[in-house]
Order: sequence, then C-alpha cells, then structure tokens
Amino acid sequence: MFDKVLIANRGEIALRIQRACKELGIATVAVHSTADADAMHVRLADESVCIGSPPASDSYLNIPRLLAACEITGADAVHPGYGFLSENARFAEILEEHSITFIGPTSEHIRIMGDKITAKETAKALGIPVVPGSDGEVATEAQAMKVAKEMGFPVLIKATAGGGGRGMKVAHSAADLGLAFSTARAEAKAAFGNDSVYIEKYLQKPRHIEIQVFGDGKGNAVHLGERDCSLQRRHQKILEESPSPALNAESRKKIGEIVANAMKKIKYRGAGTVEFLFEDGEFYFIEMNTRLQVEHPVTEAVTDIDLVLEQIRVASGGNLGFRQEDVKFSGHAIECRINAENPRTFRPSPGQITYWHPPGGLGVRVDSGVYQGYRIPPFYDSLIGKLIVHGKNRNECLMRLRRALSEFVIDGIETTIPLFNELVRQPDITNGLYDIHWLEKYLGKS
Ligand code: MV4
Repeated sequence: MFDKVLIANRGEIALRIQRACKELGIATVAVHSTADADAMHVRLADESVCIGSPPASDSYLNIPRLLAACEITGADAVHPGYGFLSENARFAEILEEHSITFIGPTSEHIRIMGDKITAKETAKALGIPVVPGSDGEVATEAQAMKVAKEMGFPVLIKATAGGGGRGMKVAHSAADLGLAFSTARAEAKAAFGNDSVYIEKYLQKPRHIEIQVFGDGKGNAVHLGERDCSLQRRHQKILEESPSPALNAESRKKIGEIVANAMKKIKYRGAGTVEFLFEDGEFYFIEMNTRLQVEHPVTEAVTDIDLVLEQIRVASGGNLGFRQEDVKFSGHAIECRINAENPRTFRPSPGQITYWHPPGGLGVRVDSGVYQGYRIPPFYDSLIGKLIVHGKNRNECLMRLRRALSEFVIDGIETTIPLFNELVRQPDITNGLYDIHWLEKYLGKS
C-alpha cells in the first residue's frame, strides 16, 4: 500500500479522496493555488503545497509543478479526482516514468477512450451496442451526405476529440447538412485544435444512462449498476439517480454483463463509466469516462462499496475485493448538485458563505469542501457540494430528499437549492418521466 498520496484536485472531491486515504492509513498531500489557501482540503491534509496562481494552467493543470510537489513531499501516488488532469494520458505516463503511481487506468486506456472514434470502435469490437453511424472519421461534405442518406435524417455531427457536447451539430435534413458539417468542423478545430468529425444517427428523446464499472487490471471486472443522468442543462448534470426509473431488472442485468465482460477483456483497471443513450428500450454507447465521476456517491449508496478506497487498493496492486455475485444493489439514491449559482439564470455566485447548515439524519450524505465563513473564489467551477440521499425505494428516497432539502440553509451566496425544491415536486420527476431535454424545456417554460 502507498505511504503518501498527493491529491491533484480541489474542493469536495479533494476532501472525498482524503477521507479514503485516512481510512487506509495513508498520509495525504494537498496541493492548492493561492486562491485556495483557506480551503478545507488544505486544512485537513497532513501536508500542503502551494503550486501557483489561481488560473488552473498555473496550478491544478501544471504538470511540472505537480511533479515538484511530489518530489518535495515524497508522495508515492497521485489521485487526480475528476476534471483537471484526470483524463490526461500524458500526465499518467509522466508519473509512471517518475515511479509515481497514477491512481487510475493505464495511459493507454485513457488515450483510447479520449478519442471518441477509437472509443466507439473499441466498444463495438467488444460487443457493446453503439449508435449507428459512420465507420470512423468523415472527411468531406460529400462523404457526410452519403452516410446521412444511407442512415436517414436527422443525423448528428460530432467532434472526434470532443465529449461533453462541444462541437456537436444536428442536421435535420439534407438541406441542413452542409452548414452543420462545416460549423461542427470549425468548432472542433477551435475547441480542440482538431477538426476531425464523425456522424451518428440523431436520437431525439433519449435518456442518458451510464454504467459504473470497476476492474483490477488483471482481468477481474464488475459492473456496479447504472446512474440515470438525464437531468442536465447545457451538458452540466444537475441531478443523478440510481437505479434508473426507465430500466427493468432484465435490461439492467443484460447491459451490465455486456459492459463488465468488455472491461474483463481489456483488463481495465480502476473506476470507469460507460455512457449510453437509452431510447425505446435500446442502449447505444456514446463515450467512456476513464475517471471517478462527480456522481459516484449515488453508486456508493446503492452498492455500499467505497469506490475511492477500491481505486487506491487496485492502484497499489490489490485484486478486486468482490465478485459480481457479491455486489448487492439496495434501495434508491439521488444526488443533487449544489452549485453557487443563481437557480434560474445559472450565473455563478461566488462570495462568502455567511451561514451554512447542512442537513443530516438517516440516509443523508453531504459531500462538500466549504464551511461557514468560507469565501468561494471566482476562478473554478461552481459546484460547492453534493446532497446524496438514500432510501429503501424511490418514493422513500424522494420523501427523504424533500426533507433534507428543506433543512439545507446556505446564506451569503445564491445556490441551486431552490431549483431542487421545485424539481422534487414536479410530477414528471416524481414519476421518473424525463429525458435529456426535460430540464431545459422546464426552465424555458417557467
Ligand atoms: C447524442 C445525442 C443524440 N444522438 N448522440 C451530448 C454530449 C455527449 N456526451 C453526447 N451527447 C449527445 N449525443 C446521438 N447520436 C444527444 C446528446 C445530448 C445529450 C446526451 C447526454 C446528456 C445530455 C445531452 C444533451 C443534449 C444532447
């Protein structure tokens, strides 16, 4: 096992990772920018190193400074959290070259899944159902037209280097295709420095359902069920739940087994998420994330497995501690992302938290890196906490969530809590009847 882990992240996830390290008896190193000197993850760490100025490129994304912090503190492993360098294959490689363990998958797996065409080809070859579309890159408008006409409209042009919805354009008919193709390419070039695009059949009202996987890099792998992440705005998830209200036991088992077998074949190591669109009872692979995700506590609640602790265990050479038949799914969990934002306009609302009263009680978990008196800096994303509620079934979970939300008091800044108070009373939400467009339509109406 490692003696000392450096946590290359900030906020609630830095604290989440520290907690797992502490339970394993591992010393922790926090790194932080000058804007985060007062952050909770810095206060609670065994050691901390200031690595630069507020812009992430000078601190949390700065590989030479992170390496220097490892060297100064003698850390033998790095946990990247989510975002920042968590899916940077080069960072994983550089750490290994310096005999520091990257707590995550191999750089090869990160690279394969980072390129959306290679990811899709790999998934398809492993027997995972994918969205119908072009075989790889589409280089010319003429080629795009040929593929689209064979497949039928509407189609979606996607950036090969993309993900998270950037560089995506819908073409509803042949008349739209020329403009969609050229704008997708231009946006891809501007956003990723790579204008490669591919085409898929556009699914019009899918749900976003992702399967949590976990492997030990030795050919043992399991699935840990799904999370329904359809409630999102501009590709930012707002609320996630497990199990998905849209799945039955049979379809859950079937897709879970397909994905777990695929992970066994590639000897995947650590936590991963295989993302699908789900429409009319069918799953369609879109992407794989090779990192721990923001919404991982939803899976922890229903499986009672500590995903971060397991990540650390397998990164240090341990075997998977459980088999598929040992994984028991219990009850229902919902996570609400508490952002420092206006709940209507979503304009960021940094500033001082003058009062902080998180909810508690049975089945309630709050993961957060803030505290009363803390000043939220304006430089980073606006997630300040996550409320995760667990119950015996979806109805109990919802009742408990309404209760927990009503207890939550945050003063001094605006937060998304009022939005959640509304959402948990909407019939479509309580009935589980929502697709990826539901929230934006709701926000447009009200
Ligand atoms: C799609 C799609 C419809 N059809 N692909 C958006 C981000 C990226 N992860 C994939 N995305 C989508 N891909 C096909 N073939 C619709 C989306 C999409 C979406 C997906 C998941 C969650 C929210 C979304 C919001 C808008 C569009």
